[in-house]
Amino acid sequence: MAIQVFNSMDYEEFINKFGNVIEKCPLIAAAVWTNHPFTSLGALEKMFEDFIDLLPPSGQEGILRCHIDLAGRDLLKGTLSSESQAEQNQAGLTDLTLDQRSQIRELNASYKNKFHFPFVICARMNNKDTIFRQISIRIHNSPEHELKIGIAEVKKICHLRLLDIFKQVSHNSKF
Ligand code: 2AL
Repeated sequence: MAIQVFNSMDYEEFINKFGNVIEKCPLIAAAVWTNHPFTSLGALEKMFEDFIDLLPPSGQEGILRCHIDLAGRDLLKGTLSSESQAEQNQAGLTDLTLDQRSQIRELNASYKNKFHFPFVICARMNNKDTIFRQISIRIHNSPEHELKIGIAEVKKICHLRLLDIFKQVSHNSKF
């Protein structure tokens, strides 16, 4: 079973596997390993969530700041993390017209100018229309509210990345 495979990992293997379930925050996987063995994938996911929830607001803002702008230059250059690249691709963000690209660039810049962290949304639970709509709406929120929403989106991204790892390991351990 996948959870047994995860529980048998030393911390280096664990960080290699789970280091990017929270984008560019391997420290969280390194901390979560301390709590192994995990009883289930849900229990493992809760460890990631609990770690994030216990951070002060500056730490949670730090997590958001580890995310790269959606549909930005790195997506076009292919220099995002492989997970992020695939997620933005799946949401259709590689297929924007020139007009849409400059629109999202301006929206991302205005958003960052107001909140001092980037707009974060779970791309795989959205598409380009809902992403454009959400950034246009969320930019009017208070910083406190936006921090809460951004962190909730990070947890959705984490959930889907954990499921991907679980499926991949379950598949491999059948052979
Ligand atoms: C991302 C990302 O990398 N994956 C995703 O779903 N959303 N980034 C972001 N700024 O929202």
